[in-house]
Amino acid sequence: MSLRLASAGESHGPALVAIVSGLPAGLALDRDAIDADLKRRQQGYGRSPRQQIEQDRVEVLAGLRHGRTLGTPLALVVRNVDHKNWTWGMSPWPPDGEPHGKGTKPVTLPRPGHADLAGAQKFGHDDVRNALERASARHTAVHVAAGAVAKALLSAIGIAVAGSVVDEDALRAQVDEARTERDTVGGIVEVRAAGVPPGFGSYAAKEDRLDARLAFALMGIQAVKGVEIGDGFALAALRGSQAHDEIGADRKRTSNRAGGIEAGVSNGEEIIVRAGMKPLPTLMKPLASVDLATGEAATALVERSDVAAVEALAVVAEAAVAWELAVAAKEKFGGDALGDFVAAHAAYTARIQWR
Ligand code: EPS
Repeated sequence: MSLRLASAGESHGPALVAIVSGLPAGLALDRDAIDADLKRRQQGYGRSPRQQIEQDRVEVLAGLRHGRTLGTPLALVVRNVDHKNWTWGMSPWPPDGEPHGKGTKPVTLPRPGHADLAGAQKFGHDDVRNALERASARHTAVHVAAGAVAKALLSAIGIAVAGSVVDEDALRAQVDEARTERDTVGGIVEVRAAGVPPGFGSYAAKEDRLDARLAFALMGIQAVKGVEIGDGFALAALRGSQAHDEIGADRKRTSNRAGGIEAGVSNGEEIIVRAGMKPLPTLMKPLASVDLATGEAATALVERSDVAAVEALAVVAEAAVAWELAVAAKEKFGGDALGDFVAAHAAYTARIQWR
């Protein structure tokens, strides 16, 4: 069974949900560890007042008994506490009574850089809210919960994944400046995975390539506009003799410019990937737009916004990379029971004499 993830949930709807299937039975999950990742995602510098409303915590509705996976689909839920302010506006069913709270008036002023205009056009929505709710990065919360599960699986075979902001001090200074000017900023995050043996992914078909899969996983996160593996774009400026990582007699490398992946296959070095995030598109000093109700020129919707979510992206990207590596690990080692998965990893790493 391959590892699969499906998610659903709107930003101000009742909850975010994820179903993780294909996990081996017998994997111990730690609720505190999952909640700690949810908290890390909420904490970054420059987040909006929304983060004081939310207290993200995981609930498990299925697939777990006494803290261990059953080998059946695992159902994860993260509630939106803010939904209490949107019960009429975001009611899944036709709402009762007079409109009250938030989200009662249609949004008709699309924000450049958000899904608003294309989403309304594509799905035929009159109210842009019907597009922006799912496009919102809010639902990364439940992907972080799924990523924490993936990290638990990976740790059973000695793999650790960690995300961080590239140049955090500079980012914080930029956030302070942008906040004063009522603007937003983006930034770059890096994810490293240690302990990945050679042989995850494959060159056999392009959808099997581990670098392609990690790029997909990162590019699928809201606001990510660029991804690089290892030295990435900088490699394009080098000669071949400078760009590649020489192989020692012990089969290890003396450098890691490839970021742990060659030809779409992990090579046993640390996996290093980076993602570049654009500045958030909800602006207090809005850009030019159109009022979809009147067809007249207008300025975009102004709403509460984060100044930056780059530190959150580091956590979300860590979860996305962990998820993709867990899929690749499960593909390589199989196993309906955790012990089978671990034993297959041990037999393989013994065969290739890795570490
Ligand atoms: C988001 C807009 C903001 C962010 C939100 C993502 O939400 P709101 O419109 O409620 O102020 O805070 O992110 C989160 C709520 C979160 O938990 O990450 C957007 O439009 O993408």
